[in-house]
Amino acid sequence: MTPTSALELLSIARAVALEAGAVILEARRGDVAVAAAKSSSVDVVTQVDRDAESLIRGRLAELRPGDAFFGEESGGGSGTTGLTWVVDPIDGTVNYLYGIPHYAVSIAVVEGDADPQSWRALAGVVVNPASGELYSAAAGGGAHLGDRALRVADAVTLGQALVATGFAYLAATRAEQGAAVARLLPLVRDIRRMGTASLDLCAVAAGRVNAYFERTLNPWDHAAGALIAEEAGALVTGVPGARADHRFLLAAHPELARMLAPVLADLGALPPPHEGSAR
Ligand code: LIP
Repeated sequence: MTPTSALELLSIARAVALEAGAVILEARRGDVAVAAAKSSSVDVVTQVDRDAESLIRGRLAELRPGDAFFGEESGGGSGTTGLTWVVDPIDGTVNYLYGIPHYAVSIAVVEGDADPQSWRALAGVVVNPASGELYSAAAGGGAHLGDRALRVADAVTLGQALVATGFAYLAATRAEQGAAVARLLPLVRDIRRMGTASLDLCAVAAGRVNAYFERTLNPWDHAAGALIAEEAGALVTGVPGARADHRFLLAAHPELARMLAPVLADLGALPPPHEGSAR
């Protein structure tokens, strides 16, 4: 198969994400119920998550038959091209379940496996079907909201920083995260908990927040959003010496990120050292 440019992969991601977004939005007009619980009783999946992922997986198999796939609801499938699609059909499922119009279809394609420590992201799209906002980026091609080019907000002092974050599905981890956020609150402008990692990363790219950090994210939660934030000029990093992964992710203007990282470590916002990188 002839090598495909990042822009060509981006147009595939955009078309498939928009199609899935329309189905997800339509389903929201009816009743949406929990189909099952996953890692905990509050980590839920709906039938819409599953249907949307099988639509996305089917379309990508038609359009890119040799590529591998790694999705939140249906897991992974190997390929022959060296490219992997990393997909979250509904990021922000709890928002979707409650009818909060802040959830997204997140589709990224990476060179390599679905491993944040080794992949090279080539293209990513994050679509909020409820608002109609489409964020996109191709490696080296910049980040966009619709046709508008995105730049992270200029660096600010810690005290002026509007910081987004999120909490895990495990109560014990949430307790640790909550305690760290309570210690961070008096040091920053304010905190935002919006419930959708991919849109939090896009908010950094668009300058709607100054920083975003979270623990326990899965590859599908950040694959596309992290590329969009980086292409908008953000530094996206993980625990000291590592790239962002399940242990920790921080995204912000590079100056602010370098200021914030040690502060978050001192406040206990990072995982205990023994916590592994893989989910
Ligand atoms: C969610 C993330 C959110 C995080 C939740 C969950 P999901 O992803 O977008 O940032 O706080 O714990 O991981 O489960 O809706 O795909």
